[in-house]
Amino acid sequence: MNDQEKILKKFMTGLKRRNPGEKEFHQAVHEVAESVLPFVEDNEKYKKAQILERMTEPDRVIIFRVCWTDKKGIVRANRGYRVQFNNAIGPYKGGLRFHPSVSLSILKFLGFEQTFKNSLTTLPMGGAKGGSDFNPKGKTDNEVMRFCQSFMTELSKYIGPNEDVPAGDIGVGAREIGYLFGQYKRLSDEFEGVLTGKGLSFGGSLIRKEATGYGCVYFTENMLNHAGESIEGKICTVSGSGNVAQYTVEKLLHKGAIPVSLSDSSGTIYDKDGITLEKLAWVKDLKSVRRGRIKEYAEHFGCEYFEGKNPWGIPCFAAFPSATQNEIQKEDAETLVKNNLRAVGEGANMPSTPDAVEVFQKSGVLYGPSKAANAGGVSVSGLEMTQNEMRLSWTREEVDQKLQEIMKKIHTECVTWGESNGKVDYVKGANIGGFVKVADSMLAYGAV
Ligand code: NDP
Ligand code: 2IT
Repeated sequence: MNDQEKILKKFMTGLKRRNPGEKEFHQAVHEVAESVLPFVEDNEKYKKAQILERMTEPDRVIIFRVCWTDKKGIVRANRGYRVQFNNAIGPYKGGLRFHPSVSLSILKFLGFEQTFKNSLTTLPMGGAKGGSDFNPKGKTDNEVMRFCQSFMTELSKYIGPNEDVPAGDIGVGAREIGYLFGQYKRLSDEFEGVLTGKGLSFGGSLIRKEATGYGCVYFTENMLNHAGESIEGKICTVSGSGNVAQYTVEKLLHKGAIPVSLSDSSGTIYDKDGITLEKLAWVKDLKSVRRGRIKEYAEHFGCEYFEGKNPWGIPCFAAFPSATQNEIQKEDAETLVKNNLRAVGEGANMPSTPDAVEVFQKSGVLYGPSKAANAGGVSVSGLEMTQNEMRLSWTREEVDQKLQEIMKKIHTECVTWGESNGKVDYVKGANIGGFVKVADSMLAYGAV
């Protein structure tokens, strides 16, 4: 074991002792510490002030009971969370996830990642994440509304437009944000930009719903252009079929690429002829209005469906994991590389396991890690906050232009910190790039 490895091991041993059993949180911190610790070792000021140790401890964690009544009149109890990770560079900012798998470990990993991601956007936003183990699947609109109202009744005590501004994530889309905002407004009697991803009639921003998927394709295109290549005419696979997946497919089509897959937790559709804008419109209705399963696409359009499988067995030039954490395992990465994969744009948060990332990086694949590649969503959330404060709205073109500029700046930041011998290590670039601004602010504040 060399000195670097010893330092990393010691750091991780302490972190695991303080946060027992939180395996997703350990994974996210390990990935950051691997590239940031050597940088800290070379920069006495960060080392002396124990900045990384402090950045891995959330500012606070709020956990609460959420009671609501289901359609049969039975009282149900779920658990609600808000992890306010770090507000060194701006108000806490990050999504809410409603999914039965939600745990403290998952929300801590997401809040930690969010701190770095938000720093990379160049906008003044700190990092947070929240949510609940509530499962919106199969619930009626009224059940979802009652849950959201109960959840917000407690959450409203801890958030505010200059304090903490939540948004959507898995299981929290336009419908849930509407109910949550309505309840906050009712409780506070204030109309203020306390959530982002709002409807366009009540303070939402154009391009917010498109932003994560669009931004991920812009970032991937930046990586390819930097290497003298392009995405036009190339076969692409996409996982998931929710917000991020849908708008990734849409932007790929604008760019002349050929998206061939979508998935959900039941299976994957493989449309060899390519998903078109017309087919995508059908998917949007299926997922956001009828709330059906992706299998129906295969039945409707007559293409292949792989029950219980992910899309990574399908040969492609670029892969866009857009469902959830750890959805690309080592074997999946090996299959993708064997099939001549060139680039990965991570729409989901931490979708590749550490050994899958190693496979990508060793084989020279252009690998865009989530905190850089999917930062478009929170970037336009930041722009929504700006528009709310100014009390005016920018056009689609204005917001999209700003989104493209931000994704370009994030790419440049990754190259600045990650390039050596003509190759860019985007993991190192994103981690150090995201770290510096937060670390310098924390240094300025002294021991707080
Ligand atoms: P949605 O709820 O709109 O869609 C989630 C999609 O992922 C669904 O197709 C869902 O399938 C699938 N999925 C969820 N969990 C699993 C699982 N355990 N196994 C297999 N498939 C799963 O969420 P989003 O599109 O908003 O989020 C997708 C990813 O993108 C998440 O990792 C999120 O953190 C990340 N992200 C989202 C941003 C945003 O602005 N919304 C911004 C940045 C990142 P099913 O319906 O069967 O559950
Ligand atoms: O993971 C993410 O960046 C999001 N879910 C979006 C957060 C936000 O505040 O827009």
